[in-house]
Amino acid sequence: MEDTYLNLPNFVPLSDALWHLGSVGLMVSYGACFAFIVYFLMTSLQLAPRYKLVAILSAVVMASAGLSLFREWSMWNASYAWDAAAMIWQPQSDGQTFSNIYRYGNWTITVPLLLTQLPIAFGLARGEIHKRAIRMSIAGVLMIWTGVVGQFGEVSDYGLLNLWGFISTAFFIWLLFEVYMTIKAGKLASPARAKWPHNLFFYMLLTWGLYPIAYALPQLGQTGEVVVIQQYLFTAADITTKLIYGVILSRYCLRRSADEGYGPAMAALDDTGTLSGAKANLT
Ligand code: RET
Repeated sequence: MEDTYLNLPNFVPLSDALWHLGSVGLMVSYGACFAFIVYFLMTSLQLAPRYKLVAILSAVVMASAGLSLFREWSMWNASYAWDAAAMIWQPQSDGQTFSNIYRYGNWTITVPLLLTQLPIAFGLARGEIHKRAIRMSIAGVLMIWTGVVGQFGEVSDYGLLNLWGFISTAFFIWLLFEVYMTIKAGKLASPARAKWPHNLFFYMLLTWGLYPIAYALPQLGQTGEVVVIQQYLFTAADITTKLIYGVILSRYCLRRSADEGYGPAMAALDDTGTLSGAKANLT
């Protein structure tokens, strides 16, 4: 046995439709991540120097997540075999097994990066960026690794799953507090654009909140539907917390760059076709 075993997909046979849905969902996630590396690298060219890192970090997140999701997709394909007699996909108990744990490994890299993007995008002072990024990253990593312990219980030990899920949630609440404080500082630093950070907090609450739901889902029953819905919740969370979040932040930075008189950003936002960019949209 090559991989961790105690994840639900290794115990539940899947119909042909469910197996393919699972495989497609994972493929779409890594495909989108790899494609958006190009988007973020090109976008960075339009941002003022102090915001460029925001788009570059998004490209790094996309590469890291893409690799890890490619691994999940490969495992999914190798972990099941088609049983022609029963017309069903059977989990392979003696070969490759499926595991969600590589996701947690990946978040250990991506969560600190995603959180560090915030104070940079808000244009906070360097010392503030360091202090806030470190505090948010510590809370984030503790949240993830307590979750790693708990996810081993998703098949046969709901006590373990819920105990560590609870401890992880305490770190999540601390993390949300730190994010809230960073967003508050961001609003103060740029009152003309305060609406973006304000809305971003609720967006993060909603999209980061999908992960604990996916974590807890196996308790609803050991069925093929639960297996596949869990993967789709992870996919929805992956696309919204990394890719769409990156697009939102880089569009915000583009507007700030234009507000601050950076030519390429003013030209990118210029809708008069004259490249004057003089009326960078301040709404
Ligand atoms: C866990 C364990 C159960 C309790 C909670 C969790 C929260 C996980 C979150 C993960 C966010 C990941 C991101 C990854 C981006 O690449 C660990 C599932 C609260 C919020 C944003």
